[in-house]
Amino acid sequence: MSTVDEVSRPSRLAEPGEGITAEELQLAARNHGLPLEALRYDVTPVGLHYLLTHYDIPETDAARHTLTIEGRVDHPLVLDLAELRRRPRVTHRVTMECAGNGRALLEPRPVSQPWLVEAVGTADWTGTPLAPLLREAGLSADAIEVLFTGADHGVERGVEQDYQRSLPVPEALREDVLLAYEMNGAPLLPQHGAPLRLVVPGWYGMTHVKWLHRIELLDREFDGYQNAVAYRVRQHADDPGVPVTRIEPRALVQPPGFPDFMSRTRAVRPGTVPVTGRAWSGHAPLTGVEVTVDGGVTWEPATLDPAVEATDTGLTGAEWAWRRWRYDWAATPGRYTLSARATDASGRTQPVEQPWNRGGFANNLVQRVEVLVLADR
Ligand SMILES: Nc1nc2c(c(=O)[nH]1)N[C@H]1C(S)=C(S)[C@@H](COP(=O)(O)O)O[C@H]1N2
Ligand SMILES: [Mo]
Repeated sequence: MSTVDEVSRPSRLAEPGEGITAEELQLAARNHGLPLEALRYDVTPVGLHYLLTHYDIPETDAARHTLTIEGRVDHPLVLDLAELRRRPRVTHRVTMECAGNGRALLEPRPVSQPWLVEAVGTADWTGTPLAPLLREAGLSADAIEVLFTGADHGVERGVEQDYQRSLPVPEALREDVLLAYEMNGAPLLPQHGAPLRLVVPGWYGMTHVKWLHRIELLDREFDGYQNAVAYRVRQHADDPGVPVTRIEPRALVQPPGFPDFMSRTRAVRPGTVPVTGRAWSGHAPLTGVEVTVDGGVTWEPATLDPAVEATDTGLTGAEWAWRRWRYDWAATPGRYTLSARATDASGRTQPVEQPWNRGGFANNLVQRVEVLVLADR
């Protein structure tokens, strides 16, 4: 008998020296990253924001789309987009990063979406807060988790499924968790979850369920694929592991100068080179960013811009948006490796040795940018 197992791949690690496969390339061509020069924008233009879709972008119709809230609630609700748009409207600036960012740099490489460091973007998400809707539905005393279901369907490691992720009730009740219908002031595009998605500031991307149409309150821990099997930090295939949740601190360098077409090695002229980039953490406010131009032998503090003040920008919140940093580099001819490293108020920082795990999740190894300082001025 034919079953989905026939076409579904098991999880595996690349063999030593095995290059990126055609299947990884197929994923990479669908799910693009942030071109690193786009680190220049406070808010990432929508088309430059990274993209990650496990299955197909589903067909949805904003005029007929509904959101159902059911399960362990006193009054199940069914709301259409017009009703959601009439509710209180808020806008949060949020840096979103895929939990698999950095995966393709790991040794051995978990075979999956082969991100280098570019699976990140910052958007202004507009929608209505989730918490008041949950309170209106009336949570039963035994409700412990909230399950979010997207309209997309596929198979992963032999398990046929709708894309589903759960959150513990206290996280779902945070005031900044949104049901978003706009991104950067325009209705959501199909690839970013039109017409409705969940936004959970500070958490890795897999939590922000796109094409959201059902919310179910559970009296147990959700044991579905995306929570119980995928998105766990494990050391080996049989390790139960721990769930992937909030974003680890990371700084990225906006590569200076101009690139070589194939190697993307940078060339800059000697003199003072302003090096800039962005840094963020989903755990706690940043406390600093350091830069090295000698491959990690010496680190110097960068100047970190203040956090975005929501009140100055007409936003409702910006606590989980990235911040710009700057460093003036006195560049003399030669070859250099530039890196930046972020530290947050929880004491977390970025490792210079890979934090390896079986799925390649939450890997915030420092980025390395190869730069050639030219001899001429
Ligand atoms: N329904 C649904 N939601 C989803 C996904 C998905 O495949 N289906 N991918 C998740 C993952 S892994 C990430 S990193 C983010 C990416 O959001 P973006 O494509 O809008 O950048 O969406 C999340 N939400
Ligand atoms: Mo992701």
